[in-house]
Amino acid sequence: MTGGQRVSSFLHPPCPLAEAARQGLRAGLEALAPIGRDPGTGGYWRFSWTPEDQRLRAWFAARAEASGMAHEQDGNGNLWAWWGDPAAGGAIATGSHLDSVPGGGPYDGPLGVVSGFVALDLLRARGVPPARPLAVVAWCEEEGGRFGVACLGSRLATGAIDPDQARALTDPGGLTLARAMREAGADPGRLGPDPERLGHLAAFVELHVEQGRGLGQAVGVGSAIWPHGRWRMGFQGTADHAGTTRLPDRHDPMLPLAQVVLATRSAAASHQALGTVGRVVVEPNATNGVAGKVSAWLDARAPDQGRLNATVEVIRQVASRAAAEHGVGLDFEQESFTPRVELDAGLRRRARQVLGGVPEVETGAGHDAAVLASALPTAMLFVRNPTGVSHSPAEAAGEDDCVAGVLALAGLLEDLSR
Ligand code: HGY
Ligand code: MN
Ligand code: MN
Repeated sequence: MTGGQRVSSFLHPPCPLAEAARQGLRAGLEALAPIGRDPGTGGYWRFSWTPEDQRLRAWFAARAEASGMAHEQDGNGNLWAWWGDPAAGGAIATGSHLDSVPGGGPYDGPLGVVSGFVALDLLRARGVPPARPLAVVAWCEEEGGRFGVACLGSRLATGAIDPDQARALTDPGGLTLARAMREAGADPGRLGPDPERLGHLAAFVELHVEQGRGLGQAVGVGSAIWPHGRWRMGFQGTADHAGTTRLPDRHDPMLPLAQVVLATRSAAASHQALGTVGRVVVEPNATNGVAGKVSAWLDARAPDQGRLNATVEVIRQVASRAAAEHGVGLDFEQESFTPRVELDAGLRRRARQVLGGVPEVETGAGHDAAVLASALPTAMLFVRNPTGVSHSPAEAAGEDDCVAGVLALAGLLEDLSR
């Protein structure tokens, strides 16, 4: 063992609990598999405060009860399952999210929640009651797939977004978050900072499927999360007849959009950043009509703030020039932003000691662990994704690697709960 290493017995193959881990993972992922799944594409459509979300919440409650854990839904819609009395403080929480992007994959989020429950079951099977309370958490609307703000539940809990602003967020159909919550039987008046629950926590550890191709072995430890944000670009032109409106007379918002999409790619490439326009709403979206309005969303990320700012600024300037060139109005508004987060150095060290020589992974993917880092020490474990593809039905994770992830999580939680 290298200096300071105390590799967990969970990591000493063959771990007698590995089969229990495998069965627990299978049971959890299979129970979730049909919820919100498009039978045609295999993609997942799981958005907060929808019927699919209600089924996910019901699964979480039943899963907690199956493990003899008390469970609750906080005012922000986040789900908590407790082993031990939270009021004792110093709790170690693990978990992730259950919602998906439109057409998402089966592991992004759920793997962390299922693995959290299974890891605690393994500790319980050891018969050693933890010296601290332990919790499994499912954060609400992590993807922002319905209301547009990523990590909404953890941002609300940490006070990173104003509750009134959140209540007014609308989904693509124009329904506000407040209305959607009420229709789902939740009280939007309870949205807001949750210092009491976060005050119970000493650390949060999130296990997540890798969303890239950087992990050369089953499990890795997160080191940092890139700064990233989302900007809404609104191009206001003039709807008109496709067959009678002369080209010089048009104010066509599709043209500045086209220029911005290409500029997004070139600006990102020249700043070693990532820029994506993956969502566009065209109004009125008629085949034989010049568009009236185009809304498009920019997702931009970079290893550091300077490169991110420079990338977005280039794109903003192109949008402004192109809109003016075509007599189109422009509004360019930041919808959410997360600064670069270095995950907790002490937790990373503990993870490396407990897990042995696992690689560290920096990621451009956003996670609740990054948002929560403003309130408490957080860590991430990543499980290899052989395809590297995510936010797609092609997202994958081998069962052996997922078992290794659960054993690693159990080992780390056991170490932290001492
Ligand atoms: O967008 C992200 O990086 C994350 O999946 N919410
Ligand atoms: Mn995701
Ligand atoms: Mn995720």
